[in-house]
Amino acid sequence: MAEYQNIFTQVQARGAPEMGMVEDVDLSNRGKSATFSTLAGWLGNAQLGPVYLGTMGVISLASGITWFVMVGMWYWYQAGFNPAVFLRDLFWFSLEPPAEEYGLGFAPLKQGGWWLISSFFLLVAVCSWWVRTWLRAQALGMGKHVSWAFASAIWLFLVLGLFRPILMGSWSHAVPYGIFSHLDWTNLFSLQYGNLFYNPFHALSIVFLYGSALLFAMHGATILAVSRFGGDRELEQIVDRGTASERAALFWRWTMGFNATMEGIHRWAWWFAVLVTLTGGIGILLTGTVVDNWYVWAQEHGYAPLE
Ligand code: 07D
Ligand code: 07D
Repeated sequence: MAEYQNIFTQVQARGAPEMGMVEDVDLSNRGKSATFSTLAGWLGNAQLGPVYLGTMGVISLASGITWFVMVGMWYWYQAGFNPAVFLRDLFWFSLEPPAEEYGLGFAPLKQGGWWLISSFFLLVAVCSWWVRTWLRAQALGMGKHVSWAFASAIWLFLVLGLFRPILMGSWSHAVPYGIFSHLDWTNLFSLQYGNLFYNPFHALSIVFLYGSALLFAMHGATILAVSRFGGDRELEQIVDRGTASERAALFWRWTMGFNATMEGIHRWAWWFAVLVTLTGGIGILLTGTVVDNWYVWAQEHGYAPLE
């Protein structure tokens, strides 16, 4: 007998396109049609669209594209307007923030001015996308859980590029826009402040990052494993616990003595993910402002040996 396997199998049920609710919605902001894609169906829902754009969507996309094109034009300039060089060195170009001496003031365009202007657009893009997640959730009568989780990522983003540079008194402390340059920045940050591994908030952030991956794997695997009993109808099983959740719970109680619940596992997931960037942002904000050298700090606080 062929056994029901579902790691790769995706059921693609198709009917008339689902156009979404119409109550209290400004329909002029929403696309009028939807299409179907088998490829999309392998990854998720086969239906594509309609998309709701709205004011915030337009602002966010326009300013996001402005940031992206500004960075790209700078790379184009760095490539000497040579398409071959542009493609060859794409990952190594970088739009850098102004040097230390410009402090929090403006800088000539080619010495960080473009970085400042483009950063403004990136800020508007990210913040207006956040407002969009709030407004769309509100329109659907949903909780604001996605918005608050995204706010945690934005917290780290703002610490890296706005709050910490302001506390340090110079934009030069912000992150450059480049594929490898932002990695070099990350490496240098750790070296400059005495090894980030001795920053306990970096450690906490790693705990939640690794923990998120582990929880996600455990949860995804568990639900797939009991979907043959209807376990993928997760939320229904919260209010009407069925054999799927009984088996899933027993599996974890048998293997590790404790089990999350059908509802609680999503709370675990939310907190673990949110705490990655929440603790991370605290760790970065303290660096250079309160603590200059994490290794020395660790030695003083019994977190590293005294040599
Ligand atoms: C899979 C969701 C989709 C999002 C993607 C990212 C851009 C930027 C544009 C250069 C998981 C789209 C990227 C639009 C390109 C221009 C003009 C999310 C998924 C696919 N990083 N980082 C990457 C950003 C920081 C670090 C990749 C952004 C900190 C390390 C990508 C930010 C530090 C490594 C990227 C940001 C840091 C990366 C893949 C902002 C410490 C990698 C990201 C705004 C936290 C990895 C070459 C990914 C890599 C990587 C984007 C901040 C460290 C380019 C937008 C300053 C160690 N980072 N990053 O999949 O391969 O995320 O780099 O804060 O190894 Mg980074
Ligand atoms: C960046 C949140 C902001 C992103 C937003 C998204 C767009 C694109 C476009 C979709 C990622 C905006 C998106 C604009 C939209 C499209 C198409 C989240 C971001 C709002 N570290 N480290 C972390 C590890 C070392 C360093 C966190 C491991 C070294 C610095 C994480 C190791 C040195 C910073 C983590 C390791 C170093 C970090 C990031 C191992 C370098 C940070 C979490 C095994 C040599 C950041 C407190 C995250 C932080 C950070 C992991 C090593 C430096 C847990 C596993 C010692 C400077 N490191 N790290 O979610 O918070 O980022 O630190 O060695 O700033 Mg680290």
